[in-house]
Amino acid sequence: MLASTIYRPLSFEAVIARKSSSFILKVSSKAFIRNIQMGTNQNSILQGCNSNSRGALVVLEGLDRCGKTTQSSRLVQYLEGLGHSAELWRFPDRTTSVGQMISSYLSNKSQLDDHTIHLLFSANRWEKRSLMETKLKSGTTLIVDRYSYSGVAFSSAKGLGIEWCKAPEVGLLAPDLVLYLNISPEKASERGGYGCERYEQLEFQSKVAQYYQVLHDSSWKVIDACQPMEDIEKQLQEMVLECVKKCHNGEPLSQLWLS
Ligand code: DGP
Repeated sequence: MLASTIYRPLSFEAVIARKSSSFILKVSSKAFIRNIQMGTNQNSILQGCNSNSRGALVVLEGLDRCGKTTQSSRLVQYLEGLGHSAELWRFPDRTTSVGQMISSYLSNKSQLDDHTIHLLFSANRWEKRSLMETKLKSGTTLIVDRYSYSGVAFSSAKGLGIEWCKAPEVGLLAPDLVLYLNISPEKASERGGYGCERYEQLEFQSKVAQYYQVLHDSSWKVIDACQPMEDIEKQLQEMVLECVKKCHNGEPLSQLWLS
């Protein structure tokens, strides 16, 4: 491989400053120290000097039709616009063979025992765990539309024990930040497309909302999902940037529900 001559990457603050203050580059002279490296990629631009620097694991949660999917993709666009490496993920991931079984169940094309489908949802997250870790460690931030909290809230709402529901999730990567888009089940049901899939029923969603409350921990931020879309977007951006910065500075990865 040919060695290429590149400039040392901008600091995190410089990336933000460049975006937010019309290219007022507050770059110290260090930023231009020439450096010989064997190639580069977008992630290395953000890694700076800390060897534990990594991407952030950010999860969006909430009832069906709370607006997670729209906000997740806007967040990715926003981060990419700032020069960060970011990817949009979603669970269930319906592209895998496990995901296809889940998809068929959700669209009422197949019937499965409640425990069985719970374990399939969990397996769908486990089959992505190692790729998730690799991406984070290489500096990519993952914006994830639903995660283990959906797993526990939806299955507990069917009557399965909450501890039983949590057990298969133990050891998955713990999110650095959970953004809960809060909406009443009634308001959500008025939104377009409601009722197409198995769980989109008012009474059931009310139970799901109650179980989400039980799962709330210090990694959670609750956002009012009935505000105008742009207002929500701004709030999420601030929260995510702060989290990305923390992870960039070496906040260690942890695992879910080990206690
Ligand atoms: P979505 O693709 O985000 O619309 O999710 C599909 C449906 O599946 C939605 O009603 C929420 C539900 N769901 C998502 N993850 C899980 C899970 O892990 N377990 C259960 N039981 N339901 C889930």
